[in-house]
Amino acid sequence: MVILDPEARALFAAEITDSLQRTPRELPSKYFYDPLGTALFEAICQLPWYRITRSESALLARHGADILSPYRGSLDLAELGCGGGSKLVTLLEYGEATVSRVQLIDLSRAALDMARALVAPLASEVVTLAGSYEDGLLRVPSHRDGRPLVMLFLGSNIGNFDRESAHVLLRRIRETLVPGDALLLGADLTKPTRDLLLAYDDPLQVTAAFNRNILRRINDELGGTFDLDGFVHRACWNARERRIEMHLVSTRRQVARVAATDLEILLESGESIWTESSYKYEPDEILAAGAAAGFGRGEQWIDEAARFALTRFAV
Ligand code: AVI
Repeated sequence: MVILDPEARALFAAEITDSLQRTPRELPSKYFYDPLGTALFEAICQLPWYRITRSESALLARHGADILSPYRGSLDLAELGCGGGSKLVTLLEYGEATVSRVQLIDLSRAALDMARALVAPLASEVVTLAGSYEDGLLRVPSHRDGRPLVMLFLGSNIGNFDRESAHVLLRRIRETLVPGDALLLGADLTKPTRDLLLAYDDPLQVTAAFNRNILRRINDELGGTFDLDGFVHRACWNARERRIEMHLVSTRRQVARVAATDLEILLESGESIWTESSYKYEPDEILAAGAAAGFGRGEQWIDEAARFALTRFAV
């Protein structure tokens, strides 16, 4: 169980209460990542059917030197949503660059501690910023000393934003950077529906556990009464929006309460709570999204087999 500070707990309670009362009902996917959710996500990354993490790490290892080649002297790196820091370490190991300061941004303090320990031997200085992407973007400029900065936004985290919100976030990243900097963006690409469904509804049911864990978290932290056996995991491909949607579908007519906000909801049999969207991109669309957000030229490294792209945007 995580002990959230009172402000974070109040926000968690307010956001889930608001989203559970929408039509259709929703839960924000950012709340998947308590310690158990983070461990389940790490297990997902090991699944043979979920290729994003392995594909991205392989691209970083194979092309790291190329990716950082414009930065001959020393540079700084910052990673939004660094998690345990393993991808950053791959880039540091293969990047053939002198990295001075690394700024690590993540909601989870446990993840930041892990990332700091991994990155510290490979950089002169490590700064950790615990908070949302927006908190991190506000604080990054005050930790700069005039060296070029490459900002990393990896793991297809961009895919968990709808296309309009992704545009707003890319713009915010662009506003934080200055000429001579760059953004390295990792984004998952469209691929056969069968492969997508296996990635988000795996035969070992790890993704199902990851999805249902959000209800367990609400029960433990906010006094929820969700019956975990009363919901099944469903992943579907929304071809029009080009996104995988994850849902928790109620298997019967049932009432759930959340004590923290005195919420009571009645779920019909078959009614779903939409918990996550993972938008998939075409390579050209990523280049266009960068240009629309005000970035300069984009260069791409693509794993055609796994259908995953790394794109470096110049500022
Ligand atoms: C973190 N994020 C990019 C993952 C994704 O692929 O959307 C989260 C995830 N959801 C289910 N499996 C993995």
